[in-house]
Amino acid sequence: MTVLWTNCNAATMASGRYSIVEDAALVTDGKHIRWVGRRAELPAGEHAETIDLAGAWLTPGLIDCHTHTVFGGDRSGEFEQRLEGVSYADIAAAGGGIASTVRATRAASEDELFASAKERLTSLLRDGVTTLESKSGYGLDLENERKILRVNRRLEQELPVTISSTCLAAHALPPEYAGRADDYIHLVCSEILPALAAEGLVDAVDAFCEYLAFSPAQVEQVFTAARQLGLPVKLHAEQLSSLHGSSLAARYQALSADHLEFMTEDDVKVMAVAGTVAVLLPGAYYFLRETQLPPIQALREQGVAIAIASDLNPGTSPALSLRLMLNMACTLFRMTPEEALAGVTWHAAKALGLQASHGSLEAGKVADFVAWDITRPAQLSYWLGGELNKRIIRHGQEVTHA
Ligand code: DI6
Ligand code: FE
Repeated sequence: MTVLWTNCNAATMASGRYSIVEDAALVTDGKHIRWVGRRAELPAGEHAETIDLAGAWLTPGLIDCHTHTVFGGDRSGEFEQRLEGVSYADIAAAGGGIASTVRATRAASEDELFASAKERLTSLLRDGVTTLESKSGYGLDLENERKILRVNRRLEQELPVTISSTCLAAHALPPEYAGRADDYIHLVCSEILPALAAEGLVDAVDAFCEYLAFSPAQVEQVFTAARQLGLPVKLHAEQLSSLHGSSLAARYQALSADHLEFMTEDDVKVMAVAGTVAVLLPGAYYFLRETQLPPIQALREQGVAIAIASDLNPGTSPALSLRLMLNMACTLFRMTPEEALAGVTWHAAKALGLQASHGSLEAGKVADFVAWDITRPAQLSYWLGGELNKRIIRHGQEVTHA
């Protein structure tokens, strides 16, 4: 049962470039792309249905490769405190920050977490996202990390989205382990990760490598445990200071190292050799009013793949639009609109280990795409959020979001 989508232009994003096909057509076969190219070169054949896209621009469905979508509570009060001059680190030291979200997340039922995450996720999906990564990390014990990861699986079942579920149990020290970080890391490695992996709830393992979180030596233990379980790793690194977590991640063949404002040129080289994706999070940079820029030019020169993500989380990036992140990547990081779009398609797929099936419009990949009512692809980065007129197709089927 093939469907012909025609009268459109396509930024296929193959190889991480626009790779534009003007006057294009695309053939889907069930949930996959069977053919894409110039309409004039369409192979002869019958199709069950022909859909006229009225000159729209096709891109791959957007991929948000770094989110903390599932959490309880509200941190807008901390936002107000920060506006009065209190720092993120000070708030964390006083028991706020991640710890306050942990309290609220532990107190919430699975159904409550599902309901609030569904609402946030729906915002992202309405913006053209068809795949995303969602981390735990606000439970910080077996039962509550499990609760979050189960919500990830449920969200994927109930919404038209592919979700990569990441265990970030090593996000922060839970209060009951105050002063005993090594003991908590032991718990993560010997109990939490093995149990949740055995339950099939974990696609990848992440940690927060930072002076106010976990040391490189502790992260290394988490990575070793992940490796024993056959799970890929990724890392929050170099967000607030330089501990060379990005190099550590690369040495463990991490899918990605994320944030990276404080990474060094040497870290960039190590990541380039390993093929680890640099995930930049302009929403967190903006919201924390960070001034240290990630080393974009060095990443470019060394050929490191650069992905862009929302980092949707209650403390440092309450971002409900991935397209707004495209604009921020261009405005704040001086990326080009083409680089930014590649960062939420081709390179984001690689950051999730999904590059064989996602991230570009090419024959054989999943038929996840968006038909945008725009006249140039740069318009996707140009508008500051808002809802562009579009049709979203996932697994070959048009979806509508409530
Ligand atoms: N880095 C971040 O920006 C978020 N987590 C992390 O490791 C912050 C999470 C929060 O403040 O709740
Ligand atoms: Fe994050």
